[in-house]
Order: sequence, then C-alpha cells, then structure tokens
Amino acid sequence: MNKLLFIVFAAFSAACSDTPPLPADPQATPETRALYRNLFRIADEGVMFGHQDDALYGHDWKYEEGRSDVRECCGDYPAVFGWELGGLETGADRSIDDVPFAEIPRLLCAAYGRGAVNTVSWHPQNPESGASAWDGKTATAVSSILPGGANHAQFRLWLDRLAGFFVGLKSADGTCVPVLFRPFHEHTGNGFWWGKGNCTAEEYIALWRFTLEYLRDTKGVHNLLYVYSPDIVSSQDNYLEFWPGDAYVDILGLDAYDRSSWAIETNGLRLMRLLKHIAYLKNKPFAFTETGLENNTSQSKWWTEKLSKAIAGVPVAYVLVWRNKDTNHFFGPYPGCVSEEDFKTFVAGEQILLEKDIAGIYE
Ligand code: BMA
Repeated sequence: MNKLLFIVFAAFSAACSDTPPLPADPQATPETRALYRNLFRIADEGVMFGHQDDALYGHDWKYEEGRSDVRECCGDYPAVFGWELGGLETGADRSIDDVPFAEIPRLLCAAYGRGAVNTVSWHPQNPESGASAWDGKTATAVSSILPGGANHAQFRLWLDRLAGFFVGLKSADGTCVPVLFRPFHEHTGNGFWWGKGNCTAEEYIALWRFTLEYLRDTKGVHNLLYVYSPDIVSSQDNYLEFWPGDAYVDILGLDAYDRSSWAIETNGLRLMRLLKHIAYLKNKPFAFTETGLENNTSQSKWWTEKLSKAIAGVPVAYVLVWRNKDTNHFFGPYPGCVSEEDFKTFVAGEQILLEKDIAGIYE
C-alpha cells in the first residue's frame, strides 16, 4: 500500500476493529487525544521509526540547524524524535548530555510543526545523594521523595520544572505540543535509583502515580501520554510486576539492546510478541521504546536482518534507536556507516514509516 494513504486506510479499518483507548488524562488536549488514537491504529499499518536526539547532533556533527543523520541517509526525518530531560529537574542550563535546554523546545516544536511525534526520557539525579540517575546505592531514594518523605518538597520542585517545560511547548499557532513522556524507565534492572532492588513495587507504583497526578491535576499539564518501559523481562508477570495500573499508563514499551548476550532477532521478537499480548489485553498501543546495536561497524545488514526480524508481523507503534552521540557512542545510521545501504532498504519497506508518512497523526 502507498504509505501516504495509510492514515486514511487506518482510519477506515479502525472503524471495523477495537475501540481506541482513552488516555490516562481525561482532559488531554485534542491533539494529544488524536495522537493517541492514531498511535493505536497506525500499528496495524506500519512501524514509525524513531531516533534519540536526532535533531541535536549526529555521529560527527553537533548543533547544525536542520541536520539529521537519518535524513542524510534516506531523505526524510524520523517519524519519532527522542529527547532527554536529565538535569532539567535541578534548574541546570544544560542536560546531562550537555544539550542546552533552550534548544530542545524549539527543535521539538519544529518537529511537531512538520508532523512528527516527540518522546521524552528523563534521567533525574539521585534525590538523596545528588549523584547521577545511575547511583542506585541509596535504597531509600524513592521513598524519600514520596509524600511524607524527607525529599518530597524537592521532588515537587523537580516536577514544577518539568511541568513548566511541558506547558511551554507551544507550536506556531499556540497549540500545546503533545509528548510521549517515558519516566522511570528500565526499572526491571537495578541500574537506576528507581529500579528493582533499589525500591519496592509499591514504592515505584506510588512514585509513578504521584508523578502523573501531580503533573496532570496539580500542574494542569494536559499534553502528555505516559509510556511504561521496562528493561528486558523474562515473563508477563515480570513485565507487570511494577505496573502502575491500567488507568496510569497509555503506551507499553520495552528497552532492549542487541548485544552478544541478547540477540535481538530472536529475543527481541519474543518480547515484542509478549508486549503484543499484554497490550491486546489492556487495549493499548505498544512500542520498542529504546534499542540499537552500539557502535555497529561490522554488521552491514543489521536493519533488515536483525531489527526487522524483531518487529516482523507485530503491530509495534514505533521503534526508537538510541542517540548518535559521537564516533564512540552511536546507534543510529549516518552517512558512510557500514549499514547505510541496508538502512535505506529497511526504511523503503512498506512497514517502516518516516516523518512524511505520518501526515495527519494529530487529526
Ligand atoms: C544513555 C547513554 C548516556 C546518556 C543517557 C541519557 O543510554 O547514552 O550517555 O547520558 O543515555 O541520554
């Protein structure tokens, strides 16, 4: 099918399929609700391709207006742009990845203006130690920011800053730009202070619910869809162990990277099928929220022979590969990379959607 016709077809076919779910925020803006409906429908037609920090920098460039490693490889921008807010909670001018915070709203709104989807991750510092998100040594960090905890007031201030960021995302015509917000990710590992081993399921759920309710009900932020994204899991029970509740999650996600100990084409497909099953039970869309093969310099067919197989025949709303920080830490394609030709083949396939293929996603 012509990719440009897919939205029309999706709208038609949706009339014959399941009822799209409603977002966790009953007051979500019209554009946010439309995005949610279309995310649910789109997955039957194709997988939106996403790239973290695509508009900010690439494999060997930084902060050059309009550039994109993805576009320079295949002629179009990604359908999904990922952004990182770590450090915003402290009031810093630059993120933990050294990105000036002033740049993000501008480029994020520009992506929306062209019709793309935006998703935001957040690696907040450890509220007890003041060290990074990766400091999981203080097992009371989560309880300390819950209501009644010693750092609760500080946590509210963090969320005030995030709320200010989200409500400030205004398009040229004043529309509040919808964002897929993916907080407290990869909690099934113990890499972060909010991860399993550093807090209990009850504490994690309380943290998630407090965050959502504070942003939505206290701060009046109504342009967010909430994405839950565990690390590699072993089962449905494992996936749902820290589940905040059906009324508190909009999109089911998974973060999992291809590596020698975890082959994406087999294990990834297995977990995408697991998400399909859980998402079907919950009547919600699902996505491959973070993935990639770090520093791929040898697998020239990685896109069509590895990633493609992980999402084959599974209605994944989007797949996002992690950032091209520089020549030592990259996951996406870039001109001249070993898999450039294969990436072109991958995105030319009927299944993969880029920015131009998702026109009308906010309608
Ligand atoms: C990680 C790495 C880090 C980065 C973090 C947040 O996966 O890329 O270098 O700080 O994401 O973007």
